[in-house]
Amino acid sequence: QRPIETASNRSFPASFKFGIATSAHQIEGAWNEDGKGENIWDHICHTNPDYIDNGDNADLACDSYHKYKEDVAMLKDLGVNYYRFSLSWSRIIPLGIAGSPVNPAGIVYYQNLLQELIDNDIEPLVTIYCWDLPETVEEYGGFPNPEFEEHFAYYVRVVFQNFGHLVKYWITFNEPLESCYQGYGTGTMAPGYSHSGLTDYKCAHNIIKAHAKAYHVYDEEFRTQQQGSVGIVLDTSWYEPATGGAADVEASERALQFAFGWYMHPIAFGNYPPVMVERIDQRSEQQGFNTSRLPKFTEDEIEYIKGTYDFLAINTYTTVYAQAREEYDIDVISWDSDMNVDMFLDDSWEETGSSWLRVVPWGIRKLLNWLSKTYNNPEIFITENGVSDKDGLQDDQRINFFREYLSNVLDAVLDDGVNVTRYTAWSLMDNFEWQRGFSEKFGLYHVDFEDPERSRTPKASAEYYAQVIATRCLVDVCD
Ligand code: GBH
Repeated sequence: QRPIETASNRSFPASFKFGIATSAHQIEGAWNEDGKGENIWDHICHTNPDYIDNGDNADLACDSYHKYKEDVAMLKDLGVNYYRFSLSWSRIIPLGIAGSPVNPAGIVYYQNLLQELIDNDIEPLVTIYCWDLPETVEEYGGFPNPEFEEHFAYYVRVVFQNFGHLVKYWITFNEPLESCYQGYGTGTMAPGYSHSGLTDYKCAHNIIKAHAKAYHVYDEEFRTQQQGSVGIVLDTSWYEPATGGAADVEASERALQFAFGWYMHPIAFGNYPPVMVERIDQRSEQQGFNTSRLPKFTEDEIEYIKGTYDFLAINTYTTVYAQAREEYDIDVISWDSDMNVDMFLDDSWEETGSSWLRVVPWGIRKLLNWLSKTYNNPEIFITENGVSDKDGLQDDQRINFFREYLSNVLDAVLDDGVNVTRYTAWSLMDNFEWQRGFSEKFGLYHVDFEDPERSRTPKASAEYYAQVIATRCLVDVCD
């Protein structure tokens, strides 16, 4: 059942940029080549293969470590203005920890990739960290250890020093909500701990501080010379109130604050959203803690964190209903119980290759309006948006998804005055989809994972996206 096709026939403004994204661990392979250190996903795949569907791992992935020139040729064929990719921390600093040796081969790899992009007029938008924490940093206590900030500051200095002359747009972290909530709260991502309401809060606290530190390091030591911009990528679904009733409208706002505001509110305004502080402080007390489970920022930290973003960057895929939860469970310690919102999908929403992802094009327009209103009309980059299937080159569902979502982005820009300036499709090619292994495909290019060469083939959606970029128009002819 496809949604009614309502795509706009208006054109994207000339200044609007189109890009496409990947991340290091999902595509590079070469997991232990040329001095690369082990990361938490290498570690979990090798020590606990059952953790991943079909026992897949990313040892070879798309082999982009060897095939980056082919990747850039694909980007060129698409005609994208920019490429969003991530750096592998343990390829650059094998142990990851502050003061430990830098791997020259890792520096050379990314310098080559950057140069290849620039030679092809493709702007790099670089994510410094996307989920592949060096295993040693994890063994030092990972994100929940306050020392984390020092390891990250050491890493970002190496990054700015070696690549800063080639990069104008930096992203410190990709989706810390998932690193913290899934990595330490539910255990559904590496490193696989499940102490929600405790270590996930500590994780977020230290990531926010490390992000602010990276921003200030850039400001104080590199910005004058390198003239770039720095931000963080946060993810959220749109939480549609289950009914028009006040309690559900409030539940929707609360879910947005617990998912997105948890990170963005400190970065925009200095501290956690009031609704999180009030609820978690109160519940912690009721549960017999003599201090809140939500860590506190000092006054100095608040000043230091506030305003550490040059653009607001969002990954978003889908919509979820939010409903006020009837009972208030005081016995459970978790982010979910602190938030107290029930979430569910609508059976009528089109299904995809991922159980969590339904095609709900209007949700992105509502989310963009909420972001613009909540954070005082910032410049917004959509840094990921896309859809999965199980396989196939004639991916009409993906074409339909891009057409309808982009149409809603266009309405947000032209009719609602939301300042979105970039749209990034996820993903350039099928890749290692974390716990789902290679079973869910998000690529505009198909990758043959049976072929040792990992041959790539454009899908129908690649042709469609190239046409959108070339014409700035979603349908055959625009006004
Ligand atoms: C993105 O996150 C990632 O940045 C990207 O690396 C990944 O390839 C892409 O998603 C596609 O999955 O399985 O029910 O626990 C998007 C936000 C939030 C989507 C967590 C998956 C897991 C839901 N993600 N969600 S569930």
